[in-house]
Amino acid sequence: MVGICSFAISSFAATWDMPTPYPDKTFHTINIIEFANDVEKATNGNLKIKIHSAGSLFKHPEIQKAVRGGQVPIGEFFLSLLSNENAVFGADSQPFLATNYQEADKLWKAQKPVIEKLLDKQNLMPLFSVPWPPQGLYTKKPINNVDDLKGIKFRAYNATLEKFANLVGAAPTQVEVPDIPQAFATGRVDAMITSPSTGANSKAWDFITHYTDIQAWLPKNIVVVNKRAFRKLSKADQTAVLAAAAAAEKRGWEMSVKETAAKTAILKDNGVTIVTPSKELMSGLKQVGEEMLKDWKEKAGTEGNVLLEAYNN
Ligand code: PCA
Repeated sequence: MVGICSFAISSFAATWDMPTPYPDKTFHTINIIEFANDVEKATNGNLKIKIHSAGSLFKHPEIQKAVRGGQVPIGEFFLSLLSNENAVFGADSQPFLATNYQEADKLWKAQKPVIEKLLDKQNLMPLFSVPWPPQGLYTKKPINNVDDLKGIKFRAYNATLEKFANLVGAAPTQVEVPDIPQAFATGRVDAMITSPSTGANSKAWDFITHYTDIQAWLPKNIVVVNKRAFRKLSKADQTAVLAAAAAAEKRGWEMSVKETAAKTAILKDNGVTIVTPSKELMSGLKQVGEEMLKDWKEKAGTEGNVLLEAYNN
C-alpha cells in the first residue's frame, strides 16, 4: 500500500530545479524565492521550485541554453546577455535610452512582444522580468569628464557595457557578480558600472571611493520556462504559475524602486562619496550613448524599429 501511495504522489507532484545567477541576498533572488513559495501554495504542493542561486547549478552564461535544452525547466538570467542572438534583447542596456522606472516600464512593454516571439522559437516562454536600479559609476577617484575614464581597468557584465567602456577609452573585462570583490582585490579591475544594489551587496567601499550617480540604464533579469515542461503541468497549475509570475513581476519592480534609495544610503553610510555627475561628464557619456544607439538600430533591423516606435509613442 505504501508503495502504491508514494507512486501516486510522485506521478502528480513535480520539483523544478531553477538555476539563477545572483547570490541569495540579491533582491531578485529574494523575489524568486517568494515566487517559488507562491507557486507551491497555489498548486497545493503539486509544483515545487528548488532554487540554485549564484550560478551554483549552471554558470550564468549557460542558464538560457540549459532551459532551452530542457536540462532544467526554468531559470533566470540577465536578459541582455542574449543580445548576441538578436540586438532587441539588449534594448534595456542601451546607455541613456531608458533611465528611470517610468521609461523602463515603457521600454519593457515595447520590448516584451518582440522578444516573446523570438523566445517562442527557442521553446521558451517568459514568465516575468524585473529591472535592476539605475546603473551608476564606481571609481577610485572623482570622475569629472569622459577623459578621466581613459585607461581604467573596467568590470563589464555584457557586450553592451564592454563596448561602452571601450568607447570611453577604458579597458573592460567580464566579471560575474559573485566574483566582483575578488576582481577588485587582485587588481583585475579598478572601476565598474552597476546598480547601488550590486555595489552595496559587493561591499564596494572596500575597493572604491566614489559613486557617481549617472543613472545610465535599467537592465533587466528575466525568468523563462521551457514550454514543454510548462505543458506537462495541469491546466490549473499552469494558471497558478502564470498568476504567481504576474505577482512576482509587480513585486519585483516595487522592490527595485525601494532598493535604489536604500542601497545608495548604505554606500554612503559606509563612507563612499556619492557624487552628482557634472554636466561635462553627462554630455560626454550621452554622446557615446547616441553613437551606440545608431549602431544598435542598424543591428536590430525591423524588429528594433518596431520596438523603438512602440517605445517612443
Ligand atoms: N547588477 C548586475 C547586473 C546589473 C546590476 O545592477 C551586475 O552587476 O552584473
